[in-house]
Amino acid sequence: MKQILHFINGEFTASENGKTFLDINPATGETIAEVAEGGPKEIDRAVAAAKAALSGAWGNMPVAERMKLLMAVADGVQKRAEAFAAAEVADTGKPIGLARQIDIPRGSANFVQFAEHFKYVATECWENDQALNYAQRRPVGVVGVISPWNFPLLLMTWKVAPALAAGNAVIVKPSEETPATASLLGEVMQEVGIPNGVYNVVQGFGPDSAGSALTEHPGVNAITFTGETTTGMTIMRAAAGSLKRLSFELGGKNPNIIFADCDLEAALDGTMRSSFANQGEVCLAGSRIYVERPIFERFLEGLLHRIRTQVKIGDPMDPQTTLGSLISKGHLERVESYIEAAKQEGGTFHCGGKRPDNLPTHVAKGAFFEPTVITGLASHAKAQCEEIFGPVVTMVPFDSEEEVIKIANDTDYGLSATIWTTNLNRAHRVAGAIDAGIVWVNTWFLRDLRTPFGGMKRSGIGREGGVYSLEFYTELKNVCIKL
Ligand code: NAD
Ligand code: 6OD
Repeated sequence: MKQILHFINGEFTASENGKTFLDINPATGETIAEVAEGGPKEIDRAVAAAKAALSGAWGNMPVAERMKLLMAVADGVQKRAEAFAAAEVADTGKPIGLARQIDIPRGSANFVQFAEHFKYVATECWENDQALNYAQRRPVGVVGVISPWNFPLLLMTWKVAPALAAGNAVIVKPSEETPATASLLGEVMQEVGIPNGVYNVVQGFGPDSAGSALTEHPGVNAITFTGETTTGMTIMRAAAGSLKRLSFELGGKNPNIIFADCDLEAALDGTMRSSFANQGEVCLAGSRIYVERPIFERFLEGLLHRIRTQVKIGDPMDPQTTLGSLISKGHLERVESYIEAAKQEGGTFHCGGKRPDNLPTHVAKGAFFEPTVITGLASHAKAQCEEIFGPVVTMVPFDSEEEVIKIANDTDYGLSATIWTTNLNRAHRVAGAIDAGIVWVNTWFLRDLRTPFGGMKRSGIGREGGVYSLEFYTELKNVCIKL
């Protein structure tokens, strides 16, 4: 059987105690590989390797050379794009078309973006009658990157690329559901000549495994975490013991607000994406849809028509497939528990609400779920206010701008929001009033990697992207010279 090992100090290696777990393809149920499960011993080795790299080849490397290597990593990912895409599809069950268009190109682009951006970065200087003060930027040191399973390479490199561009060394703990592409990236790092110990991967689970060992290790200076809000709370407690710098990108239950004056076709197309892309397993999914009452019925009909005619559920490796498998049987059951709750709480189902029954034989036992639209839920209903992380959206009518701002903000989350309107003044007003780290107007998931990205309330702590990543991945030091 294929083995997925840790990548520590430039070498692929098993766990000292020989512990492993299985990597399962959620669409077919087949075992993809046996994966090494790391713990405190492997994290110890990775921390030692990272520290050696920082005081050796990597720490002493001229900036231009460092950035050249990171551009080579970006190239290396592109050259192996098909292998990365296939590995991502096997681990996640997402459609191959999505992996080819989004996951892998963005995985490569993250390196280009941060290598280019940080290469020429300047620092500030303050001069007065007595002294010249100037700031120096230095890497934070050893950065732990803990990533989720929904966009494994994209979200991991979104942290690894700026951390390395800023001169740090990293220890990645990928999700136990999706170990493959972090390991494949290790091969690219080897090929292009990234020094040993700069990029380390320790595979494993969260609690009592590689994840907790990483967050508790006193030699790790910072943790950048993407995942569930409750996991963030646990990590914060664990990291407090050694006072680590933290960046958290957490869950969302994002409002998608449709005004009657919108371009209806564009709003429907955008809503299809923000509801069902990646099976709805997107932290930025617009899963709470609010539609202004005069167009509520028309919008619902348009959405159902698109679901009937545009969604193709099936084999994730088929380029025609638009909706793949959920990440696991366990997650499928979690999504179904929200469906049961919505039924109990009086929701009306307009489509979906069940597993599909016409799948090709080889994926018939996969973790697939039909796109689902529910109306009639109260604001406190479970499916209306909790993150489902599946292809399930709720729709609620509204009568005024004031009302929709109030209900959109009536949540513990604050990650993103989407507004569809042709009224520019309204767009400004509503965008300003919504509590969210990013508000899209007449678009969704359009990203410029220089902009601040992160969540308000329980959706995160801190911002990454552009100079905000530079802030997180560097220490600022002031030098004061008496004149
Ligand atoms: P998760 O919190 O279950 O796991 C994320 C990672 O944390 C995994 O690698 C896991 O092994 C690790 N982990 C779990 N417990 C840990 C512990 N005690 N110590 C250290 N590490 C631990 O999240 P998930 O199910 O993989 O991902 C889905 C969630 O991620 C959703 O809530 C989604 O909204 C969120 N997410 C947020 C963003 C964002 O940008 N805000 C992006 C993607 C996903
Ligand atoms: O685009 C990004 O940088 C980003 N962090 C996306 C997050 C997607 C969540 O599922």
